[in-house]
Amino acid sequence: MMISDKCEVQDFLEALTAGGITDIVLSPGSRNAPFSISLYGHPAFRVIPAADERVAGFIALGRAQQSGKPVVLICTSGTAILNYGPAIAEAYYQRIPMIVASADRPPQWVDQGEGQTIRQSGVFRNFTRFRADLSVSNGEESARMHNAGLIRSALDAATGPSAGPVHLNFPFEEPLYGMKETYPAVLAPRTSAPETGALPAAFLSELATARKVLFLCGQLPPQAGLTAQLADIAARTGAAVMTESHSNLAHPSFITTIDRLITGWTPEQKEAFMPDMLITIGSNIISRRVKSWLRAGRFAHWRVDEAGEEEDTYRRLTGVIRLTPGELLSRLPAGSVCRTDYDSLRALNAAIRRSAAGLESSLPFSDFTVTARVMRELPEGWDIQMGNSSVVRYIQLFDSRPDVRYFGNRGVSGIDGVTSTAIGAASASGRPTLLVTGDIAFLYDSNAFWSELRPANLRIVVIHNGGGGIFRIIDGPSSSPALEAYFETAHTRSALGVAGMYGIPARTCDSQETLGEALQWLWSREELAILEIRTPQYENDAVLKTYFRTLQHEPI
Ligand SMILES: Cc1ncc(C[n+]2csc(CCOP(=O)(O)OP(=O)(O)O)c2C)c(N)n1
Repeated sequence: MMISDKCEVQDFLEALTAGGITDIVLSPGSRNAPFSISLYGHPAFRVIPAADERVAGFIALGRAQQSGKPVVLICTSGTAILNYGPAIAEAYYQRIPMIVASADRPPQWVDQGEGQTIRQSGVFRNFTRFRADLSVSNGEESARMHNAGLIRSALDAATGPSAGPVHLNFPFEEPLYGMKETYPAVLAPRTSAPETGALPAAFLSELATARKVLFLCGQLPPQAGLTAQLADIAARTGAAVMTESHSNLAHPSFITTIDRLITGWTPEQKEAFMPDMLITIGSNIISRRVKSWLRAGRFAHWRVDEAGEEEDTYRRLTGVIRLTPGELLSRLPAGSVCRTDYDSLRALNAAIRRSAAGLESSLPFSDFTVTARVMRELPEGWDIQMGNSSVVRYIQLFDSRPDVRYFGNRGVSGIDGVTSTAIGAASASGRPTLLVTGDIAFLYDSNAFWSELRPANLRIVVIHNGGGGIFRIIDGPSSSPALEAYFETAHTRSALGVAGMYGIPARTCDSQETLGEALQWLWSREELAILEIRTPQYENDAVLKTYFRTLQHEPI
């Protein structure tokens, strides 16, 4: 088969094939031509072209989120690579594997007045698990072996317990378009065994004596069996389990609506419910309130993290257990776990759930009621991609649905690639998927539709509240005279304009009465479609405040 005469391209592509990596998102340019000409018609890869590298980065992120396998990003030299930045940072903090292969000029031409040339070397050093500059080997064997070793190290670093993005910078000399028959492989194949850890004795003895054990779960990919394991531990021990929507752990005995439960707690309740042992699983907790509550407490905090990273969110880290959550739960010896007492917390949660259900239907049309209805009427078994900003916070106010898989860019919570991620994810999973996003995030990432991907299984709800509605519901900005101009960036543009540009079916709706029919329209489409729901910009925050205030005053 014919391939670029730059042997690093072949060595890279062969390493990908050996690692079972097939997905490549490629952006156009000439310095990366050795990749483009090698990949065109290559039977081993699914290549998605995307002109906008920021979009490419998030499409790759969405696809890797769904497949669990690294997705490759290939771009030309210059500013192209900088546009991967947001997706790379997000992938780093969510531990999503990605492999960036950037083309570059040879190092002697950097900073020498060459066009489209910047200092690419290690440009993502803060957000990559591995980074290296290959050298120009011109096929010389020792240089080629060194390059192949760097490629192998990069692929190793992208996967495993500390999965994440890696960056390989490929300097290419001209001419760039030469092709030749494939070379013999340079490195022999290799396999390695994964490491695992054991349960620390201190953890077991604390567990045996603790009175209130709280499992707090952050962002986790959906994993079969973990919900049942946790529910079983909770039932046997009385431990409380708090989860978030993106934990993908929904069970009637879990507290899946942390903010709804703890907003408005008195100092006595905060004290009474404080755990003496906190076990955390997953990262990127959405609820600010739970973080500030726990930061005021004193307890042993054990974090369960296969990669062993010492993330000390509550400033109390006792230790890290280097196991997957499933391994930890299956190794807990039944006899050594004491009966802990969180019955009153569970009872309070159940009471608040009942009063919230009555209250929801009495509130006026707003971001809150729209989210309630979308989450209630979302058909069985869909995936949901949660936009950042207030969207993800509103979704957290409703009990997590066990039939729904929840995803979101919560690694660093950027609004810049929400739609591209959803497109990438839906195109990779093939599952019916709903993206719920805000109007600003939607407009920000409108280039998302500018690739060949148009997943027919994706529907989009844009909650259009006239700008960044989040800034009306958080304390500082909402009392500033700059609220509308500098925080909310209020506007009158419509998602329908973007839909029209790309020929995507779209509708708008602005009342409780028309919402039901509009949602039916959305679910029943058989192609990518957008529903823009216009909510009252100046009333949303008041509705949310009424909700919380009324909940607190309900007799429970
Ligand atoms: C790349 C990026 N820039 C800025 C922000 C800060 N930010 C957070 S939310 C938000 C407004 C989002 O508005 P919208 O998408 O309409 O959602 P809403 O607030 O109405 O829920 C901004 C600008 C961010 N998270 N990411």
